[in-house]
Amino acid sequence: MKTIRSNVHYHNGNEPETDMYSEILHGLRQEKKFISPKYFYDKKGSELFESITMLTEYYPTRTELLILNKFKDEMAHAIGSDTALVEFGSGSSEKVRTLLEAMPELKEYVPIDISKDFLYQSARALSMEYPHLDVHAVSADYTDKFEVPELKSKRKAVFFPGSTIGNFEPEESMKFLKMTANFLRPKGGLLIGVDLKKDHAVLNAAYNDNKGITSQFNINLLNRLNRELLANFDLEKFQHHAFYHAEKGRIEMHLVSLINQTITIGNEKVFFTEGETIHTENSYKFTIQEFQNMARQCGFTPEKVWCDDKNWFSMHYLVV
Ligand code: AVI
Repeated sequence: MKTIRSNVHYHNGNEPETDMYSEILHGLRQEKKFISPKYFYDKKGSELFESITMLTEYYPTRTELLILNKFKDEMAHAIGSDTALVEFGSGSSEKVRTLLEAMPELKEYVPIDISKDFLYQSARALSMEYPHLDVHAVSADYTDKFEVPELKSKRKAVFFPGSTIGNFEPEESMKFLKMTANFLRPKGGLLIGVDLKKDHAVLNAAYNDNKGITSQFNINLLNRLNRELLANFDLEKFQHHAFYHAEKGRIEMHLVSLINQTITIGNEKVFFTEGETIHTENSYKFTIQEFQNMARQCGFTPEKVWCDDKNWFSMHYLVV
């Protein structure tokens, strides 16, 4: 019988330990109510986000792909050979395919994602398309301490597209960058997508699309709480509200209560006055200088930055 040698390997990087119920209640008990944006991404939320990325108004995904396609050879050159490519929050591993085209000699790819089933399925598909590549799928929360298997390549490069860093608070971004710099030492690099500051009208439109998909994405969070935490939010009694806060340099997303109302979540009650909001997401926008300065403070040296013609989005290569 022929022995089958698989080029996909599965690893547990860490066990994400969050108690959703107490975390959500803690946020809703604050004077300014908030819920972490990580809770957007149940199955429906992930599908809605996928639809957002295809909207005319939502330029980041499309623009980043344009940059990746245009400069993939330069990026591959910057990353260099004998480097293992590690992707944080790899999802369906779609964007990395562009990069892989330009790196035919790459030996190891390490997708890391919190959503285990989806990760394993995507890793299997990718390993079949790239039989020469060893794919080490690691299920882990990459913002926390995690383990990766021993790799054969001389150094590591992290790929972190999508401007996901924009959804972190400034102190979280710093912590994340410092952890990533440590992970990459010695001699690694970080290829990261960062959304840029621009005309406020463009930013506002990107989070207030005509079809109302971003609104559905925001409201779906309440649906998730109803289902998973036995809450009783009336989805008609909350409204999506997103705007660019120029001083803070971020898009803020909120859910506005349209009336005075008391919501039950499990055994607990939470009161909302009319007009009160749940702050559900921040999406920070940077100038190239601002981002590079932050990266420098965290131990990186900016090496190269690529942008689209309008300077709407940037991809940075930073080394340790
Ligand atoms: C995932 N993240 C980078 C998106 C963003 O633009 O901040 C999430 C999103 N929220 C509303 N639309 C898209």
